[in-house]
Amino acid sequence: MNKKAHLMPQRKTAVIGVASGYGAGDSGCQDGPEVLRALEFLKELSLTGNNFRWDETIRLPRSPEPEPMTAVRDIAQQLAATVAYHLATGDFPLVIGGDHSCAIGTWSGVRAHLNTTSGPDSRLGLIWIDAHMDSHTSLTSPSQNIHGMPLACLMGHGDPQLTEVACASPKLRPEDVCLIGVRSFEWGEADLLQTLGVRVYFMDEVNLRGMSAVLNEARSHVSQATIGYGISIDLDVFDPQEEPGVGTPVPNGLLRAEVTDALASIHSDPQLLALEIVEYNPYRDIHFTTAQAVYDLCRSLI
Ligand SMILES: [Mn+2]
Repeated sequence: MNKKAHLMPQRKTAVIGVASGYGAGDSGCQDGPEVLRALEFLKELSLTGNNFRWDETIRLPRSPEPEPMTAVRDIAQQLAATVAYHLATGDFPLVIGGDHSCAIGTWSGVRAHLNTTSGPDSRLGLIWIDAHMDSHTSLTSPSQNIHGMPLACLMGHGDPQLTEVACASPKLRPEDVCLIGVRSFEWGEADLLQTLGVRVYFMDEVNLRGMSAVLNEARSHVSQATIGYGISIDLDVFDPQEEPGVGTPVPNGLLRAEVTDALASIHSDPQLLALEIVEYNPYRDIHFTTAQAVYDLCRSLI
């Protein structure tokens, strides 16, 4: 669909696993990247002509058990440096979580790279595909789990240990962010997003208009005034009847086929700067169904 994409030299995809469940109530997502890696499903993608390389899995020593805030911050710092490094060498970063708190590191790393190459006034877009808003601060969150806070942190709201990772806060302007597929949230985070003027495509709107129409609109929204954009996919956006292997299942979600079809329209988009797929919980997965979803998502985009 994009003629320019064919003229671009093919970027290598650097797969960065993040073995972190420190931001979640259930730490099962911690083992997600290693299970996906062991399945060797990305090897098949290399054989299709894509240049995939599993780079490294970021992890902390398991003992002593670190405190969540410290652990999430340390992981985010390491991840941001790794993402920025890969962008600087011309690779396309594919981050595989881990719980969604890793988004703090991923997008802070992209932001840090843009600061170097395009200056601090350059703008970064982000499409956040998730059943949840992940826009709590410690003042509004009932659970205090940090995986419910990363989007607020990236827009400058939250503990300075998390908002200041890699470079100055904020990393994203609210007008450069869209959420898609939201159907479970608390008033405190909804209030923040509304106050900031962030565009949220709730599940009702996606059902009404279709995923392709919504994604195309979101893509224009986040790329209009920006230098490029990223996509962060929380696997819990999918319907748990189809994809059981996620950290926090929420009924009435998207179907895999409608998402992969929609993403295929932006396959190899040169403005797509990085991709993140999170919250794979191998302990809840059945016959590696949801692992297959991760593969299909990668395949439709890269
Ligand atoms: Mn999430």
